Amino acid sequence: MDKKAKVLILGLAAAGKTTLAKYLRHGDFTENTVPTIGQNIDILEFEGWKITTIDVAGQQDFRFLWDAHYPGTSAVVFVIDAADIEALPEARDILKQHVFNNPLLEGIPVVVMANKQDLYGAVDAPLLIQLLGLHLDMQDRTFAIFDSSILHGSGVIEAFSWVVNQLEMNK
Ligand SMILES: Nc1nc2c(ncn2[C@@H]2O[C@H](COP(=O)(O)OP(=O)(O)OP(=O)(O)O)[C@@H](O)[C@H]2O)c(=O)[nH]1
Ligand SMILES: [Mg+2]
Repeated sequence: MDKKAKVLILGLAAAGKTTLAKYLRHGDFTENTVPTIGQNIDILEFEGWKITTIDVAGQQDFRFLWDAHYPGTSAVVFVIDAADIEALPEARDILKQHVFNNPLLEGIPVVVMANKQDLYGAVDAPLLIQLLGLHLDMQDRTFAIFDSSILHGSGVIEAFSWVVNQLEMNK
């Protein structure tokens, strides 16, 4: 198989990154109770692609470790806990600083997952774009945003298929 790619899964702590990585690997939701320390690296086959997923640790003290993974990245999945309204400003800052304004990720497709839509008060994708002020960043690059509930298995394959479509177009 010569179609290979590296997909970075970024986002704040407890957004659902490891839950996503596990869902992609096993095809269903498994409760993850342990915050990631360092990163989890997995290889999965998806629509004819061999994809290495890097699921990083979102806690602030570990974010310096993200730097090592930017070179050679094919696409970024940025997971947001859309029900954690108080954390949205920090999610916005991290998304801008580490992704949109990151020269090492210039031109790389970015998908945002507005996750935990099953929780009361979760903001949906259009509102999230407004609250995070993403309009301008979105225009500048290949970007998509999906509502998701990994718990319910909704929006996950849609978001990842979008990523793989971008890989197909860029190969
Ligand atoms: N209700 C709900 N809970 C979710 C969803 N996705 C993940 N979670 C829960 O959110 C919590 C944190 O998930 P993790 O996947 O460990 O979060 P993470 O982004 O990997 O966090 P760090 O490793 O600390 O960066 C866990 O209790 C998950 O079960 C979802 O779609 N809905
Ligand atoms: Mg994790």
